[in-house]
Amino acid sequence: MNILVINGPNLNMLGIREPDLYGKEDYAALVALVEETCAQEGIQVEVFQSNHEGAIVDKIQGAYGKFDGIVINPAAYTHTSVAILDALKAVSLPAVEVHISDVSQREDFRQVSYAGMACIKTYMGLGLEGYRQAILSLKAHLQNH
Ligand code: CA2
Repeated sequence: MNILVINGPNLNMLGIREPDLYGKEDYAALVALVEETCAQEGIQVEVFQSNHEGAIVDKIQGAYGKFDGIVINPAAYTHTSVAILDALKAVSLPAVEVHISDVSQREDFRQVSYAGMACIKTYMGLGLEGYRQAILSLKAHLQNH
């Protein structure tokens, strides 16, 4: 099993500001958690971060035929990007959405998730633990389908 974990804009700044929303751990800790979880579960993983919408679209397109599934936190593009939604639909790989914060309790403009419309499940408000849950859930889905 081979999965792709995608993180959107500004997530590389984790741990630098807004610890109340996003926690104290930095982006390297997020990558370590994902890599450790996947190693424990016998999953191969690539972790990708970009601040650019088109680069994320390119990465999703490139996942076709290469990865079995995707875990994605599109960050701010969650709430704006039909292009990321369309790319997820185009490759038709099982995808799980993660948000570190509980977006359901935040501003009105965060209440829509375009990417989420192409995802089998969403985890939010669990901090970095949400990535672990998303990986486990994606693994279970891939084993059952
Ligand atoms: O809760 C999440 O994971 C979000 O995807 C994070 C995005 C936000 O736009 C989404 O609504 C919810 C923002 C990521 C920005 O990360 C920062 C890290 C450090 C300092 C400031 C922002």
